[in-house]
Amino acid sequence: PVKAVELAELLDQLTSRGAPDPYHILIVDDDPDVAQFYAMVLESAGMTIRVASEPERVPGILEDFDADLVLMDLYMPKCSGPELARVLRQIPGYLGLPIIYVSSETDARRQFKALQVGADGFLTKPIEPERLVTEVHLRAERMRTLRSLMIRDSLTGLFNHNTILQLLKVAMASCQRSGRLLCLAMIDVDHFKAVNDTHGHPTGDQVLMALGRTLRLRLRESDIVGRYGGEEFAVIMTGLDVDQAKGIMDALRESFAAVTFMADGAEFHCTFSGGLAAFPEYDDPSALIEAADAALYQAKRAGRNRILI
Ligand code: GH3
Ligand code: MG
Ligand code: MG
Ligand code: MG
Repeated sequence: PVKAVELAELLDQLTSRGAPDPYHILIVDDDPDVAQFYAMVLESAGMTIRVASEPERVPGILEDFDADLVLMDLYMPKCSGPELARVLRQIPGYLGLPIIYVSSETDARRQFKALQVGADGFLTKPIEPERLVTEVHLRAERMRTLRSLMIRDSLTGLFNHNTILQLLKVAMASCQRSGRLLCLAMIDVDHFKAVNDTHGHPTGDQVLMALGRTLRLRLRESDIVGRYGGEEFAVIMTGLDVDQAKGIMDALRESFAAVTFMADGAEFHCTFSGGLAAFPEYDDPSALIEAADAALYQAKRAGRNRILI
């Protein structure tokens, strides 16, 4: 599901530019006094808190509160902590969400059973405020690190396939609201199989990294670049028409073609082809991708090393 977030906001989150986003902690406890106490402690440590006193409302709350961690009571009247944890673990997006129980339960067997459903830790009451802050901070920090690894492609450092698709959806929705234009370029390295076959896979990887660098360095800050697949990359450009986008992509194509690679003591060069399509002419993400892909295919057929619309 795509949330109605602003593109700039999402990009800030994904690239950790702008002010660091405070950790978002969801506290689930049927006792409002207990929940308020934890909330106060964590808020004074700079975290953003949401309290849920009814566990059955947690899945709904998590849809718009992007939690880094859930702090959960063990015994609640309508639904126990472990029951809720089990439900959350069945939702794909919350598989990695840290769930920590806070309870006065000291029986090791009961604690173990509660953890077995897929929770991450158990804090036994009474818990010192400093300890609560430390435990929550460390786990939320680790969650953020894992998330940042999950959004990027490890070879090029660009956004990965899933992230670029999510960004395209959000960018198109945002342009729909603001009336801005949007262009998508799909680019694909020419005869890349021959690079691998001639110079080896590691050299092929060097070419992909160099292309990633060229794209990142030469594009505007507002342009979004991702590795769509093997040697295929996607560029989302907003606020310009398709002819302007073609100008940018042609300049990129020329600067990449000018990069000299070295392998086995010999120099070689690489090129890429690109296909462009524009929103609102294509007003749905898959139609836009399909149109850009079709233009890319034409660019290949027409002899490669060119950008077609
Ligand atoms: P065309 O000009 O028509 O695009 O030809 P091509 O050889 O580039 O296209 P093809 O689809 O035949 O080959 C793509 C190759 O890219 C095959 C695959 O092994 C290679 N490849 C995909 N991902 C990677 C990667 O991460 N590293 C390296 N070195 N090669 C990769
Ligand atoms: Mg309780
Ligand atoms: Mg390809
Ligand atoms: Mg190719």
